[in-house]
Amino acid sequence: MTRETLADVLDEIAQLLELKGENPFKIRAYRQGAEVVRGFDGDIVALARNNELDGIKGIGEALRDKLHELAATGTLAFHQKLRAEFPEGLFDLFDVSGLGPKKIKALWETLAVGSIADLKAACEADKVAGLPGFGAKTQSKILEALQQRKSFADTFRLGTITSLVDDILEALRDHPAASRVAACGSFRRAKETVHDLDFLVATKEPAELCRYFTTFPPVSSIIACGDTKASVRLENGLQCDLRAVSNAEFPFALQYFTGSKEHNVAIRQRALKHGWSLNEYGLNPVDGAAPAPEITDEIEIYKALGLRYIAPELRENRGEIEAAETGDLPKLVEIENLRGTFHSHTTASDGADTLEEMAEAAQELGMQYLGIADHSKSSFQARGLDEERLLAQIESIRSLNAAYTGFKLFAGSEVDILKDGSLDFDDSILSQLDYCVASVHNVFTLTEDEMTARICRAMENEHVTMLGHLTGRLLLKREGYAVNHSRIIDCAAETRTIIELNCSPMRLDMDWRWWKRAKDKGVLCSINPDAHSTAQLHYLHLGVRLARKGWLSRENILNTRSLADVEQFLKTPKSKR
Ligand code: DGT
Ligand code: CA
Ligand code: CA
Ligand code: ZN
Repeated sequence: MTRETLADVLDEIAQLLELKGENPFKIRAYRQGAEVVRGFDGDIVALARNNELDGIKGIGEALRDKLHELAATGTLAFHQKLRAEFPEGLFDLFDVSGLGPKKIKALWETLAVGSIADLKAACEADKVAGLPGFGAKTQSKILEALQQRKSFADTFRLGTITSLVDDILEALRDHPAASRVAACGSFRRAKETVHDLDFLVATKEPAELCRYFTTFPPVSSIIACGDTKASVRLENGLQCDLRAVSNAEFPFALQYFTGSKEHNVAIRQRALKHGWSLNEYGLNPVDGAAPAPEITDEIEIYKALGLRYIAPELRENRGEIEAAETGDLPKLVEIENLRGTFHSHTTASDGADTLEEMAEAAQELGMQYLGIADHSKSSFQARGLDEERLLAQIESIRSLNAAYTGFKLFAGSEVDILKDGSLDFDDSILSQLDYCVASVHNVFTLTEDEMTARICRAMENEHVTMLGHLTGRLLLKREGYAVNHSRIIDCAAETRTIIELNCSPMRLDMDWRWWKRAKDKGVLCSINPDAHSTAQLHYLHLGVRLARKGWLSRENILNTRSLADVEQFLKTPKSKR
């Protein structure tokens, strides 16, 4: 039993209850419970197993008992019973972009659509368009989404597998014959999505470690198990490979299996120029060249090749090797550098926790400030605030602030950018805020030129501090809308508008590939969790990894600054920032 399984079961119960049309409060309690489990600071699985969950906020009695049953026995009768009411394949429909519980319920009840295959057949037979609330456009969008889903079938989001990786590393470390362990591959490089996980262990008993690896709880099937490598598939479909090597080989294997392939090819060529051949086992002289220096860790491989250490996040062969040679690698931002953050939601719009609870959680994390940014009125499905409610929230924030010492809430709004690039609130309202995030939440189908102009117009507003989730993408679910990144970056530089790095695991938007360009143009980044609950403030860890992947240093990021500096910054007119 892993933390991820506990949380997934709660989420699935919420989905099942939605399908049944149950009470929204009950549904929310399960969703919230899943969040608490994911973000809990401690061994929640052990606590659940020992029935020690009392007093944890967000976990009531009913949830406590269910988590206990699940952790102690591996299954939950309540869950099994709910599940049995629907066909297995129905759950896959939740992964189809544009389909929510209401639509899925309608498809199931009227057309008996109980799987992806059923859905495809029903669309192709033109049966879906006629359902109330669907229409021909929805039907063709569903077909499109099904096509996309196929290409995402063996891919996973970085943010949703992190705790799984931690659990596997810990289990490996637990083996007495394991001396060093690591997760390599795209995971270590902080790619936003990964295809499989690559684990590495240094040991004197490689065959035993391979066998041990195949016995881990989340393993559902063994693909291969040999003397030095093993491959398994987990319950969630993710493939995990293990290599067991000697302690002497470990640094070379770590470097090799971290990749990227492109980085490795360039590094190997560099080694050849020194007369050495580099592979996953060592660095060896060819044709009578002088031997390479002794190497005990990864840093020394780079040093032997005349390079500064290259952080795994940068190993994409996008200029990092040249920079490592000339000493121009940036000092990358670290989680400890963050002093606060912006863009979080509360129960006033679609968040799960109140203003006070969000503030308290931020203080517990050691933050000096938290920016609130609930939705604006056009985002009615997210219960966006109108002028009156926003002004009332500003009041609440001011009075809370009066009681804090060394901490401040910034009153903001995630204001919708309307179709023509104007904003959902007038300047007279926006000017009363401490800051403002402007985001696109509807009309995604404009041309690239139109969308770019729309966003640029919003950035030209004096009150727009930062641009939210630049492309609107939802990883593995929905492509971003068409937008010209370089023109947005230029416009951000001209208007002194910050671009957000939205660190929701679904988004990670703006994409890491654009940050170096933005930074070179002098555009500031803000690492924002887009938190819809206190637990989601932890998304900042993921955001920092992606910021590093985008070559960002502390100086490039607004929320590494102290409270006093940020207050000063926000008071200064945009043109002088
Ligand atoms: P993915 O697709 O998300 O699993 O991405 P990676 O980078 O984890 O790729 P994977 O699992 O196929 O291989 C892990 C690393 O092993 C890769 O980043 C570099 C190294 N590697 C694999 N195949 C080759 C190869 O043919 N040549 C070189 N130089 N390195 C390789
Ligand atoms: Ca991999
Ligand atoms: Ca692999
Ligand atoms: Zn948003």
